[in-house]
Amino acid sequence: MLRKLREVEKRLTDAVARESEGNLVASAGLASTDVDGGASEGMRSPEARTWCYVDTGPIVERVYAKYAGVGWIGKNTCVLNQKLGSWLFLGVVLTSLELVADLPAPDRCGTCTRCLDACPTEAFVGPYQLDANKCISYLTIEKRGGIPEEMREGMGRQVFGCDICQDVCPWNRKAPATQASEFQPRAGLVNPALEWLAEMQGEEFRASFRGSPVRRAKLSGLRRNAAIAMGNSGKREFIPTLEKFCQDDDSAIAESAAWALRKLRRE
Ligand code: B12
Ligand code: SF4
Ligand code: SF4
Repeated sequence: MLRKLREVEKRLTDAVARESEGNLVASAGLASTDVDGGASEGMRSPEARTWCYVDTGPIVERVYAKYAGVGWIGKNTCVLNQKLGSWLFLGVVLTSLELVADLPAPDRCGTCTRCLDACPTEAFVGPYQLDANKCISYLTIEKRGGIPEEMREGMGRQVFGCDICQDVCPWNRKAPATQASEFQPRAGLVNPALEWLAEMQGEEFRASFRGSPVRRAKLSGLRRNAAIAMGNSGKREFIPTLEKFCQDDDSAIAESAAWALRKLRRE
């Protein structure tokens, strides 16, 4: 079992190394818990077939987390734990073992609608229902090419992902923050200058975001997002930079810069 889990951990480490550092740490944590820590006697069974990962597999993790008793699915569609709030990674251990399920946690959203009201792109179709096409997280990280014009203003100055519907959640107010070094913000990457992001070229992008989930947005996506954020900043000092980007070889960047320029000139 131990050897098997080490093999699993090695495969998993290779796989998630391409993803984010945070997921990697969480995945490694899962694999080692299996081996050394909280695994029950049953989990140590020699016949057990086990596979673990974080955020890289094809099942909807929050559904299983709900039925495993980790927490409830909030109106913002994230899993919330009464003590930890929603600032957590969901990890998956798939196993051939028969396990006794915990009871699902009760829904503690009550009458609160803070997340629904705070979403700047109105991505919630209703409570517990998200239109991913409107979510800034999707637009800034996953969407390739141009971003639909009607979504751009709502993106504000977000250049990678969005946590607004979690920031406003009362269950996150007292949630403990991890001290693990792997999860601390990297120096120089907290509120980075928009010009720096927009001017960035291949080698600098790779060096600055080595092992970071930002790589998923790709250089083109990050520069496009920075151009849109400049347009939403209200800062006319970005006009010369945007004029230059209007000539960019990447049509999504050039078109986003032209949009941003029009917006700044109007304001
Ligand atoms: C695709 C995806 C996204 C998409 C869509 C998000 C969404 N809410 O669905 C986008 C890019 C928008 C996104 C954004 C974010 N994401 Co995301 N995302 C995922 C991912 C990879 C898959 C989720 C998915 O497939 N959704 C699409 C469909 C299937 O969802 P659905 O239609 O609502 O599904 C319902 C039904 O199909 C049915 N169902 C499906 N399967 C089953 C099975 C059974 C047995 C039953 C009964 C029902 C059932 O119930 C579902 C829930 O209602 C998961 C990881 C994973 N593999 O689960 C992370 C995950 C949900 N994301 C996560 C995070 C952190 C984020 C962001 C905060 C990132 C950021 N900072 O920008 C934002 C938050 C946005 C938000 N409010 O949800 C975390 C959430 C942690 C938590 N506490 O819940 C996850 C779990 C990753 C992880 N392992 O940590 N994400
Ligand atoms: S992550 Fe941002 S854009 Fe997406 S649903 Fe939450 S508040 Fe809206
Ligand atoms: S903000 Fe309110 S409604 Fe939204 S998930 Fe948190 S408790 Fe639930």
